[in-house]
Amino acid sequence: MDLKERLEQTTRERFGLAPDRCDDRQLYEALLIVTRRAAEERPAPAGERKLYYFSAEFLMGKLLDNNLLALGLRDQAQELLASWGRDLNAVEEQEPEPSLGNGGLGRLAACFLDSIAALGLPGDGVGLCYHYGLFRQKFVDNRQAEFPDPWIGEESWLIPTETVFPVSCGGFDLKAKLWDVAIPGAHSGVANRLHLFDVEEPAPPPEQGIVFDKTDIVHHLTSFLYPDDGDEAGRLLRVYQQYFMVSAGAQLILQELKERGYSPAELADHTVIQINDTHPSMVIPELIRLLTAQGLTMDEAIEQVSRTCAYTNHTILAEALEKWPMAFIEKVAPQLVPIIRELDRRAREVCPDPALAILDEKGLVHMAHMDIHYGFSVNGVAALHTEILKKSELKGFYGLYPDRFNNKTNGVTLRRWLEACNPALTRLIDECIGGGWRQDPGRLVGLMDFMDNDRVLSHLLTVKQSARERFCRTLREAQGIELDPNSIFDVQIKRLHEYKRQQMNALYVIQKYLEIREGRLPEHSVTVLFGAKAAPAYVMARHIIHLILCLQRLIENDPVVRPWLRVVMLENYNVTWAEQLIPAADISEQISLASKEASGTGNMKLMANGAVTLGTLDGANVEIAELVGPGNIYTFGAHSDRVLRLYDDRGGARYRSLDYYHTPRVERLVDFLLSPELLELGDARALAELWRDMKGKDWFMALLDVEEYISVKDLAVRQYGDRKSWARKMLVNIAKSGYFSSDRTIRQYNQDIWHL
Ligand code: 26V
Repeated sequence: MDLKERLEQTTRERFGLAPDRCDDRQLYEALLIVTRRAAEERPAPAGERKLYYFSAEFLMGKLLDNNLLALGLRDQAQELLASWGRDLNAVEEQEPEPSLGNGGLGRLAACFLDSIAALGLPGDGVGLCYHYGLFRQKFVDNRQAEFPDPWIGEESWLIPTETVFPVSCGGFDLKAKLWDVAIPGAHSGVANRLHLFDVEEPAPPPEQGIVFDKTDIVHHLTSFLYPDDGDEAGRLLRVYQQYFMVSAGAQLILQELKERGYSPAELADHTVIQINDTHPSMVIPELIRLLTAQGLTMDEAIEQVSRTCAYTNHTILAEALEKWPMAFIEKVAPQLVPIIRELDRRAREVCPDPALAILDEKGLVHMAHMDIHYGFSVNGVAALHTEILKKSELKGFYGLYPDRFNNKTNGVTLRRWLEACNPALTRLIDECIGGGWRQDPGRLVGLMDFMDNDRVLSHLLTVKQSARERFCRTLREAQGIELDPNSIFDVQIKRLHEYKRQQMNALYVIQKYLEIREGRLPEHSVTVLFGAKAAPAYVMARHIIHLILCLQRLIENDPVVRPWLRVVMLENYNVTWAEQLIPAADISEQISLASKEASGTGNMKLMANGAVTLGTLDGANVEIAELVGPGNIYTFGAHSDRVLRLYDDRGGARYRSLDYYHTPRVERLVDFLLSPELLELGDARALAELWRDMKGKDWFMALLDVEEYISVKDLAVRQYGDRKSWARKMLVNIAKSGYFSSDRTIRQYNQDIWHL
């Protein structure tokens, strides 16, 4: 394809200008149009079986750079723009980031689509076309405020289609209109699709923040991802969203099955559905319903669907395991009620234990239970997580169906999370080991041969230094904050949740603040960077953001502490921020309470960019620790088996936060929340509520681990001073990150589950 010709033609047609006369906005639009068409024109991968990856979230990030790279056009585009005196990066900044996801689960889905296409496998995504995303985060008075985050302009990555499916919701009918995003595979010459369903007449953005009429299903169904479920209308809206997504998706599957020349009775031979957490679980009864409507018996339909569906679990947090009242389903999709009752009846025949039933005595439908009884595969997302599922959370199911359980340790696409976001490091890697790691990321271990190469080690430090400097420039422009690029960049970027323990990191900040005020200076200046959104209804998470912002302000105003310690919370943390910050990170904070973080994927991205992990033995951190060895990671904290015992009511060993609060050092840190200097900046009620919770409840045991956390972090800061030895740690981390390529993960899914 002649990129130059196509761009010239596009800018002339749309703006009546030659490309070199266009502004960045116009150039972006022209590149978008040309790239979108090039992706769209690619053939779909061939195959007898096709995967549909169902997910409520696809956190795609900006797509221009990624797609240029996948289409093999990136260098050409860069040169072309340069010849017009323009900068591709500046043009790429024009792209709005779609916020169609919340965190790791949604970003994993995006990495998977990238790898599926790169491996040339036939697999499409199925989700919803949210217009205003999760929300755009702003900080007002040291608090999070939420606003709509629109991303669909006149031109976007969405490709319109003619496809519309009817979706019948108790009492009224909806139409699901299909939009596609083309997903070109790197080096594979093919493209898959992300299918996003939308309502016919989507509502304009709400006038006040993210508050809208949650009963106006017809217009608002696709407004926001995870609308506030604080009231019944909100919870019902989530069920409407889920049913709308799976009903349209199931119809699409059956339509394509027919087009491919197969009968409904052959569904399982030619289709596999991966259910990403429980949000899409209603696809099981919906497909059964549609198959029986096409003439299959109930037995046949259940058999086909059970051989088609596979379920991935992404969390053991009880509050995140979905259970919907049957009364909600009666209201949203009454046609599913008899089917779910029948599925429950049959499951009870196989296993009479009420704990494993689909429908419980309170009338709640346990979505995960339905997935496990009527799917052929159940997987966790890291080795430890899968073991915990088998041994504790899903123990009964594991006893019943041991062969269904399998582990698929998460991965990330190194095309976005190394090649695209860190060109300087990529060049250094290429110089050392050549480019073969792109095809086979395992070859990154070749970097181990350079452990004693002083030139490479010092080059690595320079690359990191430049990345920190670059990040400082970006932050200055975005938030007007000036940072010291020679400081240690200590980075915690993830959803805000008590189990992830951002509050424990805040206690570290308090400890350092107090020490510096007392004249005890650290060995090196530290900059603690946070990026996180809190679910709007999650009060404690909002309080933690408030605490961090107050600490940020406190230190900002303190000329004594400022040179040694800084705290920054990035506003509206998203994929784009992550791409800028990860290359600059020195320490990767992965400090969840052991057993609670199913895997983590930020840990993998940070490692691949030469950050050293400071973490608990949780999720994929366990596998990182095994790969890099004890000298190249800082671990601390209670182990998962102990934590699980501390939650156990029997034996009197239950965790009591007060026991840990009443030690001199810890008490002082927690009580700082109520100190005059903090109360002067913050909201007394919020700080007091957080203080009371930390002291008297501390459900995720920050006080259990905080002392060891602080001393291990001190050790890391000290050892950072030995630059050569730190550079070695960085190199080992990069070298061992190949295992965490999502290409590896997808090969395993394909080998063990999908058989495409
Ligand atoms: C979601 C929500 C959303 C509303 C607020 C409360 C809440 C609590 C938990 C969740 C978890 C949803 C599932 C999820 O995102 N799991 C993440 O999946 C990643 C990909 O497998 C994994 O790396 C993370 O460890 C896991 O937390």
